[in-house]
Amino acid sequence: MRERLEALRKEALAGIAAARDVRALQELRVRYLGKKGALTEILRGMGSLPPEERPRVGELANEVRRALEAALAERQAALERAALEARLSAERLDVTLPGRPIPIGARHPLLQVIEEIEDIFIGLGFEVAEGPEVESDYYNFEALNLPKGHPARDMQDSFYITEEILLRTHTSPVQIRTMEAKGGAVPVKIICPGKVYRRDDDDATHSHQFMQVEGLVVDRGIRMSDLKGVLLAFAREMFGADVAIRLRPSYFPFTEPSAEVDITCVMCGGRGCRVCKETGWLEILGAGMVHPDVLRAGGYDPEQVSGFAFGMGVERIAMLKYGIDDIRHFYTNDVRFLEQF
Ligand code: 2U9
Repeated sequence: MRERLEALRKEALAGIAAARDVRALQELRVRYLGKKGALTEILRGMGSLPPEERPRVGELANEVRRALEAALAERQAALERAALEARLSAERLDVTLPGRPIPIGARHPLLQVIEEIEDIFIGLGFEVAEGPEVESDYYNFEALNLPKGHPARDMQDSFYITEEILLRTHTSPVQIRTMEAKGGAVPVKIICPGKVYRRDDDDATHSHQFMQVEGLVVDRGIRMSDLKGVLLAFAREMFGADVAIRLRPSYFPFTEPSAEVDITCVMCGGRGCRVCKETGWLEILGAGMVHPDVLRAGGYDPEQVSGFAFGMGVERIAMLKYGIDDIRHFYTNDVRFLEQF
C-alpha cells in the first residue's frame, strides 16, 4: 500500500509538472484527489491492513494529499502568471509611436474670399446684410427698375418657381428690403454677400449658381467720387497697394450713370499679358449711382438723398487673386484643390 501511495505521488507530481493549462490541472485534481479519484481508491483498501499499520499509512496518505494539493496550487499560480504575462506582452502599447493624423477640414476658398471682402468693407464702416435666396419677382426685378417685359430680364435668364417666385438672380433684393426696413432713415451703408442663380450653361467661367457681394450706400450728398474712393480703397486692400482702378461707362437698369470697374492686371502689373488680353486691365466690378426710381422703391426721396451701388462676382475675384482657371473647381469639391487655400 505504501508503494502504491509513493507510486501515485510520483506519477501525479510528474503529471502536474507537465500540465500545460489550468484545464489540464483541473482534470488531474479530479483524477487523483476527486471522490472517485486514485487516492480515495487506495484509501478504500485501508480496511484490509493490519490495525497497527493503519495510522502510518493514513499519515502517508495525508502527506501525499497535501503534497499534491500544494503542487496543484503552485502549478496553477505559475500557469496563471504565464498567461497574464503572455497577454500583457501581446497587448503592449508602444506609447512612443507617432499618432495617426486626424485630417481636419478647412474653410472653403470662396468663404475665405467673402470674409476678406467683408472685413475690408466693415473697416470702411459698412454693415453686412443677408436675405432670402427664394425671392419674389417684385424684389428681384420690379423694384430694381426692371418691369415685366424689360429687355434686361433676358440678360439674366432665371429659375422661376411660380410666375411670381424665383431664385434670386442677384443679391440686390436684400438692399431693397434693407431700405424698406430703414423707413427712409440715413445713412444706409451695407454689403450683401450670398448665393445667386442664373440659367447659364456651366463652363470654365460660368456657373448656374455663384456668389455675389453687392454694396449700397444711401445718404445726403453721396456723389460718384464717393463711389470711386470706396472702390479704390477696396481694390488696394484686396489686390495690393499699387493697383489702380478705372471706370468705363456702362448700363444697368438700377444705376444711372453706370460703370464697369477695372483694376490694373494682377498678373502683369498693367504691361499687358495673356490674362488681361494685352490690355493691362481686368474687369472686377459693376457699379453706379442708384437710379431715382430704385431709391423711391426703397422708400427714399431722390430729391433729398442719393446713393451708389456696386456688385461683384466672388468666384471671379477669387480666380484673379489665386490664379484659378476654372470656376467649376469651386463646386466639384476635390480636396486636392480645396486644401491649397
Ligand atoms: C440696389 C441698387 C443698385 C448693384 C449693382 C452691378 C452694378 C453689377 C454684376 C457684377 C458681376 C453682377 O456678379 S455679377 O454678374 N453687378 O455689375 N450691381 S450695380 O446695384 C444695385 C443693387 C441694389 C438697391
